[in-house]
Amino acid sequence: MSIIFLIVFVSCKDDSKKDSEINKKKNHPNIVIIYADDLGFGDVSSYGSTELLTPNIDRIANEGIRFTNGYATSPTCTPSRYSLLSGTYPFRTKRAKVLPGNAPLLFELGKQTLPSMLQEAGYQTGVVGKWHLGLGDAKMNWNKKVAPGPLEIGFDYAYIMASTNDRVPSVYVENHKVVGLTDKDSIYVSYQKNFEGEPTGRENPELLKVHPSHGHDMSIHNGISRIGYMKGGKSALFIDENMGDDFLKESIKYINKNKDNPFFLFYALHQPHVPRVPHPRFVGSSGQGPRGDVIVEADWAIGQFLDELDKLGLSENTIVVFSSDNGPVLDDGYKDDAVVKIGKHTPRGGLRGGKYSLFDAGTHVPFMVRWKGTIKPGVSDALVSQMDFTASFASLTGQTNTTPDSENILDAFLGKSSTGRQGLILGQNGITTYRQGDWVLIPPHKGSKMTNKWVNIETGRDTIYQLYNLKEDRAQQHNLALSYPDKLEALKLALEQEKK
Ligand code: NG6
Ligand code: CA
Repeated sequence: MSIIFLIVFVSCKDDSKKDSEINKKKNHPNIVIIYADDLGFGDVSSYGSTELLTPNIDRIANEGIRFTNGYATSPTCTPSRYSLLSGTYPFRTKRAKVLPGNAPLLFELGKQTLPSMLQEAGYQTGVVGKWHLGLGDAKMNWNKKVAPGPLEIGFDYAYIMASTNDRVPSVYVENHKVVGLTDKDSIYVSYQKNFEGEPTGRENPELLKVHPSHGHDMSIHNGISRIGYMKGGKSALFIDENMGDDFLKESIKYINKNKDNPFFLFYALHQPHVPRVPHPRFVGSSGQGPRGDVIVEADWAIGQFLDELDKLGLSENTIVVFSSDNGPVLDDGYKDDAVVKIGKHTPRGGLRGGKYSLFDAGTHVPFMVRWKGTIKPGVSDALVSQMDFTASFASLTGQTNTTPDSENILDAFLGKSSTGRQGLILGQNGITTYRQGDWVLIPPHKGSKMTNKWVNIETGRDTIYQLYNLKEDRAQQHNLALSYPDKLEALKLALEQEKK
């Protein structure tokens, strides 16, 4: 009798242990955010691109929810990344705009971030890829401890490009150290003046394999001149052609190492940001020159990454998000044939503007969330922002969101609700627009209506109020500010209230 009782007791205990394990997995799935750099709404075949195919990104869309109204918070990189990680609108932080490669860390230490919130929830947290959020302090010495950085804002592991691929220093940083740097060859960085005797793109074009169209004419490395000056550190300099493979390898290493814990990985691709330098095996793969080729390369890497999740048996226990930090641009500073080889491809996918623009294509980006076995595949029109990951994943993992602007729209992310945010401010310091429902308000902003002639994108700036209904007019051709005065006033008010 007592033996039977013992057997029943042990098996109940076992079941409840199993149940709690299952619950823990359900509430603590791994989370991976794959984040492209300058990829447009129309650059992905699941968003309608027919000239450029992205079968692996489409895998995420087809096996998850594809959002038709998904937004980065800003039409440039630093502010978008900042709000994704901090749950804070970029306009609240003066420095949240495109940063030079030697800028100090942008985040205020001690405040909750997406990775620190997940750390509290018991996750291992990692970032691999483009950073562009500043590192160290004003007196940073790249040859010593590189801090504060990702490890000080909630990441347990970091393997990052120090800034951008077009800004010096052209190195990776692993945790607190520049990768591959030796005592014998220190690295020096300046954004003021060149180091004596060092060649530049301006003075030595004969040394270049990729030529600048505008800017990008300072220090040369790997036959490409960049923004900013650097000297030394030869053993540490990255090779552009290998960057995609380098980040893929580190991401795969990271998920293998952490496969038994809940993990969070921010996998920040560098493609298709300039300089666009695909690995030789992708040269010519798109028929659209380097811009198309690096998108094909990025798509391939995403496929490899998804295959690895399958191989490790993690796909059903991992949320995979894919999005981009801002809209598309063709000539962003190098003569890489992006304009002449574009053919019929339309990176902005019928939206107006592009990178840098207040018009919709600046921030309206591909946005998809997959959780195999839990999310029912589909398409959602809910208004969703990358800034909302912190509050939403806090809700999923039983944490409290303390960031100022992130909203809990978990049900929209999981496809359980067709409602996301009510309103969303887009832009950065002093240059903001407001989306509410199908409407977009662009307040008057001083400045030119066009970017420079190379970039050649409408900035969206005007001296008058602009009001568009994106449902009726996704290309923003009809300014309704005069015909809908009540709507205009309502959005003006809502924008001011959201700013508080
Ligand atoms: C611009 C650069 C551009 C790109 C951008 C930031 C010039 C002429 N243009 O100033 O090439 O680096 O900054 O892009 O220097 S982002 O995607 O990182 O925001
Ligand atoms: Ca970008």
